[in-house]
Amino acid sequence: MSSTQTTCPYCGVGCGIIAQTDSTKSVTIQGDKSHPANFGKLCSKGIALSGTLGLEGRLLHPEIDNNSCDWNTALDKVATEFKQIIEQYGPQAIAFYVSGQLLTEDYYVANKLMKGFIGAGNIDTNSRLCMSSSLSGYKRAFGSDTVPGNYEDVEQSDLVVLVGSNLAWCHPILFQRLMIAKEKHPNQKIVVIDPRHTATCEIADTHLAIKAGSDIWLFNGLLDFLRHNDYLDYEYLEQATDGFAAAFQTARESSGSISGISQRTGLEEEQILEFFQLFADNKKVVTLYSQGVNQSTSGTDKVNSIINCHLATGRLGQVGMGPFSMTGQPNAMGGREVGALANQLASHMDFSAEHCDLVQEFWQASNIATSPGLKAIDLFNAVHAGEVKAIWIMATNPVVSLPNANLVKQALAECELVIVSDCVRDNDTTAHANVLFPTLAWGEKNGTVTNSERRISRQRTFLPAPAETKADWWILSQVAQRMGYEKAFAYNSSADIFREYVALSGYKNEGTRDFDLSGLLPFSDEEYQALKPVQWPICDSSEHCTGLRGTERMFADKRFFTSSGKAQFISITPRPPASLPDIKFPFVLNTGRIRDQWHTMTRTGIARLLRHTGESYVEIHPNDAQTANINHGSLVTVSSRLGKWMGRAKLTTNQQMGNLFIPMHFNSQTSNCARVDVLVAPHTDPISGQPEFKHTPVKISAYRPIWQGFILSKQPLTLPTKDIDYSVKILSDNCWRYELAGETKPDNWNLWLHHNFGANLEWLEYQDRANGCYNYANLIQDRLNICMFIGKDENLPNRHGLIQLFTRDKLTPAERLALLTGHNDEHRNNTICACFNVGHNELVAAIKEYDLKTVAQIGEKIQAGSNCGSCIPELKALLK
Ligand SMILES: Nc1nc2c(c(=O)[nH]1)N[C@H]1C(S)=C(S)[C@@H](COP(=O)(O)OP(=O)(O)OC[C@H]3O[C@@H](n4cnc5c(=O)[nH]c(N)nc54)[C@H](O)[C@@H]3O)O[C@H]1N2
Ligand SMILES: Nc1nc2c(c(=O)[nH]1)N[C@H]1C(S)=C(S)[C@@H](COP(=O)(O)OP(=O)(O)OC[C@H]3O[C@@H](n4cnc5c(=O)[nH]c(N)nc54)[C@H](O)[C@@H]3O)O[C@H]1N2
Ligand code: SF4
Ligand SMILES: [Mo]
Repeated sequence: MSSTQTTCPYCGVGCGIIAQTDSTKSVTIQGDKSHPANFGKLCSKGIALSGTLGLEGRLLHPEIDNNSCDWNTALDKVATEFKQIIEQYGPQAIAFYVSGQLLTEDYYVANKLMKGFIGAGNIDTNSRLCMSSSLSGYKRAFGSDTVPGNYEDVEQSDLVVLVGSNLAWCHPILFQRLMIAKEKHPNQKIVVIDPRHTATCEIADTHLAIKAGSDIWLFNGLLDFLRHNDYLDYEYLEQATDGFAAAFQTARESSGSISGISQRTGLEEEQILEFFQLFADNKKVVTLYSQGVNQSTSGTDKVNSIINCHLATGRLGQVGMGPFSMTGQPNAMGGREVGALANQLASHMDFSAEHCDLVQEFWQASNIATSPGLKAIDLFNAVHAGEVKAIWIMATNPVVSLPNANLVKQALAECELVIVSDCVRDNDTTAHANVLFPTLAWGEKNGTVTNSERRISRQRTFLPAPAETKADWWILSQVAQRMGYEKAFAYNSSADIFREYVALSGYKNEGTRDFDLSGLLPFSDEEYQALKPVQWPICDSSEHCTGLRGTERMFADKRFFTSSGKAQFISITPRPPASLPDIKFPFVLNTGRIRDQWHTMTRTGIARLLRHTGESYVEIHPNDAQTANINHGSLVTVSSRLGKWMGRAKLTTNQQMGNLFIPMHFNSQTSNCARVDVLVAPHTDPISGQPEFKHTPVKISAYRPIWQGFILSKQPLTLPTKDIDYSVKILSDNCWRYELAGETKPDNWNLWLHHNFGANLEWLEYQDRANGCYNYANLIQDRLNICMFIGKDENLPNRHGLIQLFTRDKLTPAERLALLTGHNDEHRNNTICACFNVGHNELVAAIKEYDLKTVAQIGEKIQAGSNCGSCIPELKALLK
């Protein structure tokens, strides 16, 4: 048995993991008790990692135009064509689109190649969609992209304000730390500001169901309240800040009276005043925010409206306080640090003449870029317009995750040279690649990532590289060398790259730049291998830094990286979102995440993680649903000016009237209509360039096909497209599930079955033609092989009970009957606890039967919630 300390490849909490591999190569995943982010805990996604390590679906060989080829051919092709394109059209005709899921070492090399040697700024990252408003907000306020505090501050505060963050589902381990802190310290207050009622609200004292897009009116109002009621920290204002008078003035003028704020935000006056008072009364306040703040055309302003309130009251730089942006991806922070956004140069340096000279000198760069490149949305527009001739996409799936996704798809389809580096063979983006580079996946990779609290941790290799897969940095270095930059890219290991990167961070720094790791130097390969989790800056020159132990908290000394050394208030005039609902598109579409899925599902589309939610849905308020004649569980169409989406309706009062919510994860690999970003408009924040993913005007209507049905099959099936207008494929325990519907239907289901799934199979069948009901099943040696249920609407048998039948060696007569009548164990339904596969009905029954009162009691009785704890908010809601 060998044991490796590594880091989770999913969210920005950055949990430490121990991976144990035995002689049969089977891997056990556990939380690392010594890691300061999680102290041994893992959420449902982290715990399920061992189920994602198989080679099924992996891209294992380089390919050109869908044919396998050797590495030399693929690398030479890219290097040669890059050189030709540069010669013919200039360096601006090449672009890289990279990702917060690369390691810092990969990211560093990509950025160096583009900005130092190809000589353009055209490298942007999916962090543009994720973090860029936070980054711009920090830079405006502090002069640097610095997250001031850490996770302990969240625990030690007296008030946590969660703005646009569904922490329970998106950062579950930090959520659990907060939950435990609150249990120990019952006076701690938690306020959630989110238009939706989310699982996060289960631990909140107050949920402010704000009108989408109106946060700035609230925070400007708070600033004005703090000033008028004498809660300002005048000493702090004088010593540590500039620009407060103007900011106060603008806040006053724009937010107006409490009744005005109430109108803008949709909150009750009393609620607003209570929140303001709570903020005023607690010195230790952490305001933690995420995509409800960032993904907005006012994202940067939202961030600064929050920071303004912290500056006004000196709530910064000390234990238990500060504005705190939660990062999404495991290495979104690393990308900001290396400078792989189009508007940064490198290592927290900009395109100033001084920084360009410095970086050029350090890299000995032959062609340093001197101006910013195109940000993600503009970059893909330039691909679409044919201005960018070659794009290299690494570790991201833009055909699913960028707004106006159909335009992105078309842009890639028409682009001369599309290169994709990925670890999976088939996703919506690899489908458009001319060249495919197979990369290492988690478990095989080796390098560093930075989490939300500036903590650098190691991801370490514990599995061998399969087939011809290679590290991203290796592929990049090979292309660079073949373009003629041998010397600058002669890396032999990730340690080599990290050493250079650390040296750049300290190069001519002398305390002028926040990002400095030079205290780590010199270090050997062994020391790199053994690097313990540490928070930057790590240096001797910075006053904040405690030497090699790193820096827990920034700005305690009230010195900032602005020209005056003071933090800047920003005067903010609130604006509505770019596009508002109207008669044609009367609903506001909000999008985001669900508990057990990660982004475009390439790594979490496994049965265990699809139990909780396998089919896409739209949340709608029951009153809106009634008006539109939509039932719970029925199929609906949602359209915007740009595209059309289909899925199931989920009626819930968690949603405000007039608002809809659709998860972002579903893609064309598993569904013919569930990519939500075909709807989302590409409006961006003018400063950060971040798109407004949470506010697109749409309309919704019931979808009434003439038939609906589902198939469960032991083997994956190839379905015909004729007669099928809605189709979703879901990997389930022991079988594949297909949810289907059509506007036309085959003349004869019996013939259709035989034609599509095997003429030789013997079918048990039950038909009720009057009710449009057809049930079929095929058994092979008493074991269920395939079954199909067709009806005229969504009232179909319980899938979960039928899925269980695939585990039986021999079906009982009752089970055979169930196959035909569709009546089965209603106990099995939507899974709440993914670890122990416990469903909603089972939980409700147990709570009633045993009179369970606490989550702990549920755990003792039926295990649910007693492993990773990700379902605890849902259990709490059920208990209520
Ligand atoms: N399970 C899971 N966890 C993840 C991820 C994942 O894919 N799956 N992805 C990771 C990544 S990359 C990221 S970026 C993070 C994102 O983490 P979060 O930002 O927490 O997640 P989201 O669901 O995108 O959005 C958060 C909330 O913003 C709310 N919101 C929408 N509009 C507004 C508004 O105008 N004002 C306010 N105050 N709130 C609003 C939404 O209703 C939503 O509940 O999650 C990370 N963690
Ligand atoms: N509607 C809507 N859209 C959104 C959002 C939203 O809230 N709403 N959120 C946005 C945000 S915040 C984000 S972060 C994006 C995320 O969106 P994407 O970045 O597109 O999502 P992923 O599915 O994580 O894509 C990662 C890809 O990289 C591959 N991969 C994994 N590890 C490696 C590696 O080491 N090397 C290489 N080369 N490839 C690897 C995976 O197989 C996968 O194909 O989505 C954005 N899109
Ligand atoms: S909270 Fe979950 S997904 Fe995020 S790093 Fe920790 S284990 Fe991974
Ligand atoms: Mo993200």
